[in-house]
Amino acid sequence: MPPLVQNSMTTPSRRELCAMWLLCLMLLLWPGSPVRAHDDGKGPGVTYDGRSLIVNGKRGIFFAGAIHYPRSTPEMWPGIIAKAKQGGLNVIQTYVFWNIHEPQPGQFNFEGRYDLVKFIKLIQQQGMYVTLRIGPFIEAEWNFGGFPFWLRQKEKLYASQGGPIILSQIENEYNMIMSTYQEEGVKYVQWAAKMAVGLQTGVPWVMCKQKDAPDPVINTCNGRNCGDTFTGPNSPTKPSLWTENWTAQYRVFGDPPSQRSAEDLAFSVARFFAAKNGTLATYYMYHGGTNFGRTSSALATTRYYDEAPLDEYGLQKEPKWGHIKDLHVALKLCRKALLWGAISYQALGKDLEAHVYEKPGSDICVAFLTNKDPRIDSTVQFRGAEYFVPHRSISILPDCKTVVFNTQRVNSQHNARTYHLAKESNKNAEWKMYQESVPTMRQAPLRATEPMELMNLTKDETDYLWYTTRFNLEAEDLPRRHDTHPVVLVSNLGHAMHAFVNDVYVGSGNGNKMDKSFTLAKPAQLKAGTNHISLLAMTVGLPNSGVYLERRMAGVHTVAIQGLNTGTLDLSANGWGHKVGLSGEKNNVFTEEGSRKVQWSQAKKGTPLTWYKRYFDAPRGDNPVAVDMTSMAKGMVWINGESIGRYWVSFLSPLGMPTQTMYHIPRAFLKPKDNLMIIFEETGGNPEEIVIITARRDNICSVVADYHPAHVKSWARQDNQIQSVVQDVKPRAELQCPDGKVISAISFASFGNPTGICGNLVKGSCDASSTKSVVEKACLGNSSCKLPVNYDAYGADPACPGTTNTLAVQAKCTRKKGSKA
Ligand SMILES: *[C@@H]1O[C@H](CO)[C@@H](O)[C@H](O)[C@H]1NC(C)=O
Ligand SMILES: *[C@@H]1O[C@H](CO)[C@@H](O)[C@H](O)[C@H]1NC(C)=O
Ligand SMILES: *[C@@H]1O[C@H](CO)[C@@H](O)[C@H](O)[C@H]1NC(C)=O
Ligand SMILES: CC(=O)N[C@H]1CO[C@H](CO)[C@@H](O)[C@@H]1O
Repeated sequence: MPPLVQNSMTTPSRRELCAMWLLCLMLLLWPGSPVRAHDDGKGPGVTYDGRSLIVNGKRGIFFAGAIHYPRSTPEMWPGIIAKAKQGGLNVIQTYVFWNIHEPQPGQFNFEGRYDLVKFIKLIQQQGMYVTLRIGPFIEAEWNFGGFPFWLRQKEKLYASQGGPIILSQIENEYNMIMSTYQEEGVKYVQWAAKMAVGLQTGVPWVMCKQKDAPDPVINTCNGRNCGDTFTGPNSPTKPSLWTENWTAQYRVFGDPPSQRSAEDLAFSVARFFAAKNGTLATYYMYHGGTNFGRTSSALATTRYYDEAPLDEYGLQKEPKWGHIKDLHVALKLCRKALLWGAISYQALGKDLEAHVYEKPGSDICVAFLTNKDPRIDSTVQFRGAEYFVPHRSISILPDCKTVVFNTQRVNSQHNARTYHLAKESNKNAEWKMYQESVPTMRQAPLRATEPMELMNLTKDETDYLWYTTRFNLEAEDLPRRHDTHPVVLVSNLGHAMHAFVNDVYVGSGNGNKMDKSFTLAKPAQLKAGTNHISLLAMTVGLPNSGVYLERRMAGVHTVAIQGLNTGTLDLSANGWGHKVGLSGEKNNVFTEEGSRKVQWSQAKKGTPLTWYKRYFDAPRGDNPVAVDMTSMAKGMVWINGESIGRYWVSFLSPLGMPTQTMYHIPRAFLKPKDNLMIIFEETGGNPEEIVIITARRDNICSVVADYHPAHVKSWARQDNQIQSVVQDVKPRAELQCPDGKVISAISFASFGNPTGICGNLVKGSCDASSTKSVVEKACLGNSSCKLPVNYDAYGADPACPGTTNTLAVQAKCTRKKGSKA
């Protein structure tokens, strides 16, 4: 698609930009005349009331998962969406990333990973809905143009037109920064709401974390625990929606691993439905994916929310994926009562409570039994029966009698991710290198008395800005003793920097999540005569949140030399040269064509500012591919000209470990043979030890105890739907191989009182000897198998002292011989 550049170079205000962008987006997604929302909730389109959203005339409860299309490839989208659907979701939520769609004023890009329309249509094809979050503010300096482009791509994508979009969001957590802008902030929210509603898309608008969202825009909750913290919609006519539920913490370089357990996540979602009249909950993220290229924000890691239910590679992370899937099954059974029942609350003891949704005069009744105590398990009395409720958990009773799910009881399988050397990709690794030169003032034409602000010069087109200055020293300025060196002292506003003195690398510094600024102090060999200081400063992603983004600063601030005989030499106003970007970037050496423009030589290890290059064949099969960068320090990797993102292995977490060593190479970036890998290493590493690997989750495991309390046998009503689910939730172990693989080995199986954790299970004093053969019979050669959890099935002795009636199975999955890949 040829870029369309408009000539008018005026700079519209923030409001105008937003309005223009929104209008354009509307034209893309939704052509033709405005659609009237059907206030009676019966026609096509989406309305709402205090209870729920009403989509095409029908009430519903919604489970949404955030999946961002630019963070995976179009080849991955169908599989990821299918796994979301299988996991019980009926809605996919995404942002619309203005900055990638309009990288330059008036130049639009909706191709490849940025093909929003294709992404939405794929979701529609799988019968799911979309909630769209538009209007994130990026760079306010952008000019605008290009209407005609949008007009060419009309699609009917709103629910009011038969499309899948059921909600749109305007702005994002603006409340957090609103007060800084005082009345202007309040006016802006009013204006944005009016403008959005005025577009008449026929589906509701939401503002997240915006307590005062003007009618009819719905204020929604974002956070970890909306089931406890949300104060509710700002009007009884608006439903209770949770637009962002954090499945883990997103990570920045320097962070230790973060986790949010499946149990905790399930608790918070169940609580939102139990205690906050919830009808839509959103997992943020359901699939995080990869921040390719330079798309991550300040210091954020290249992999994004790898701890989500689908990991960076799109593989199910268990038990998180399976446990919330089971939760969705249970909550869907509660649909009628949740949507038409009246809510009541009953205290059952300290930290023990029941929330009941009941329709009087019918048998529609749902109960949520909650134990809020973080440590103590309890037994509660509810409507004449006893229920065991483990600590910090919620039991769901879709008929007010039968527990079909408890958030603390994980019945779904576990798995572990393993990495495997791809031999065919690592043979004959022949590395070449090309060194970036360190510029002196002569090669840095942009002059100023003091060091200039970095982002103002790099303009988000490169991470890097060179700062360089020169100064003279007399022999008598220098310390006489040879073992003492003067120290170069640089204060930098962020994020990282490598220092060179007289062409020699002297060291690096960097900020962190709490404080992006830092000071570098390194001894350096200075000489009588002219000395050169060259500082390669950089951002690692631009800031993305908070107030006054446009006033943020980065780069070198002050520079001094300490420890001279004459004292400290302040170089801050010494006259500075600046050079934007690397020469390798200018030459596009990361592409096949660009790499021919420079001279490559035999690779050496440990040299700073080095471009490395090699070719490799794709790993066989279809397992996801990654590159292990443990032997390198900091830089970026390109595969066949596409950047797979920044790597930063030398930034250790407080645990002494790199935050990320494995970097995803999407299969779509690879051809079968001779893939070009280019690396820019900033401070020095060993390319010989870089290896191409595949990622798998083929070791699966299940540990389930027969905990079923006696009362379950006594449930009375014969509701067929519940009946079948109760069959389903009877303690049972279920093993399921990923991506059509089959179970090829049972490495552990025991019924009795096995102990240990998945990957390291041990038999206990009770162990039914036929367990393994029973399990093998049911599972081997199958892609999934369901195993009963009771002593009969394995011929176990119920009287065995110490038995916990637990089944533990560990299995291995492999691709079936002769099948695809
Ligand atoms: C839930 O609904 C009840 C009854 O309509 C109402 O009293 C309560 O405020 C609602 N809670 C929230 C968080 O919306
Ligand atoms: C960025 O550049 C503009 C125009 O050159 C200038 O007015 C502004 O002060 C600069 N900002 C910073 C933080 O240096
Ligand atoms: C595979 O699964 C099916 C259905 O769950 C089961 O009937 C069968 O015994 C299992 N084993 C094999 C080897 O097919
Ligand atoms: C704690 C957390 O993960 N917060 C994230 C919530 O989502 C927004 C994106 O909308 C991120 O910017 C926050 O960092």
